[in-house]
Amino acid sequence: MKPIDRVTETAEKISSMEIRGAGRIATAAAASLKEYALAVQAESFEDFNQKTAVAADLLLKTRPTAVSLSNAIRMVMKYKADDIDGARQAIATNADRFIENSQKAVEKIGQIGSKRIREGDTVLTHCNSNAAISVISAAHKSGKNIKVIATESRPRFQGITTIGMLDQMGIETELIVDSAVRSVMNDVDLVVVGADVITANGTLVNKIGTAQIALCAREARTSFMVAAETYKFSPETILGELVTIEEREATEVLADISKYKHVRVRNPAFDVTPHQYIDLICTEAGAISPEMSYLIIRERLGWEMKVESS
Ligand code: RUB
Repeated sequence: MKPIDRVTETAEKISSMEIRGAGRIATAAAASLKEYALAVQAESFEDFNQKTAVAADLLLKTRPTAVSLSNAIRMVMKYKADDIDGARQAIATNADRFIENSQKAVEKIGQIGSKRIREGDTVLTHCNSNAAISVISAAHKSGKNIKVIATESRPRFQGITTIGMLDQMGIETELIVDSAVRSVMNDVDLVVVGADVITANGTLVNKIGTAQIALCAREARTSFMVAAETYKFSPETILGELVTIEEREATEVLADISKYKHVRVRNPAFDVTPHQYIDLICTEAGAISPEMSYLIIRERLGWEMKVESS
């Protein structure tokens, strides 16, 4: 298989959601770029730079919402080198560093976030987020007796992956349909979800249904926490960019729509939760209020450099 075909293969796995979740797609993209950079044949340095840029673009286009992809690709592709070999090594080193930091971040988020879970708490989670599960798992490992309520997360049922992971850890879990969230919210002490994107003003973009859960939590006075690595924050939003919400195939919702004449299925994959509904964002750099998102973007993602160079 040609090196570019391997990148296409990874890109297809990300588009089809065989590889999914903002963190996992970012690390898969970083690993794919490393593999490509080490294997691709190039006639000149310019040719190498051009080819790697094409590969990066292939990966970038797979899931339009996840800023983790563009941040990962930017971090991996940020290199200074004089020749092809230097560039290959720099990309490989950057990718390794990104993947390692990403793993450490999830662990650290677990340690920090788990302090917000008390003995006997019931935690509600939505979709399947590594970062959110890290918080829950760290609380469980520290000996706290907790219970989890997990939503199905239609239409792709990522909640089934979540209950499988929690079951393996020996955590008592209840599965509910998405529309049962309000019915159970009075029994919930803390909602913990992951993030696809956090904007400069602390707005959260996450799996469709998250915004409704946040609203329910606010009404029931239940705390709402987001668990997110700092590369889930979007530097572009500082420049006024809007987050694109991915619309997926209608068939994910309704297998056969052909018998209806006047029906259209809408399938937005993510929604927007205003920062007012978020009590805490737990990152590897610490637990912050949504209002501090700008600082994360400036200090961890080097936004100021971006402005100087634009
Ligand atoms: C997954 C999703 C997750 C975030 C965070 O959506 O919305 O909550 O990506 O996950 P999809 P993680 O299944 O459409 O990719 O914490 O694992 O990065």
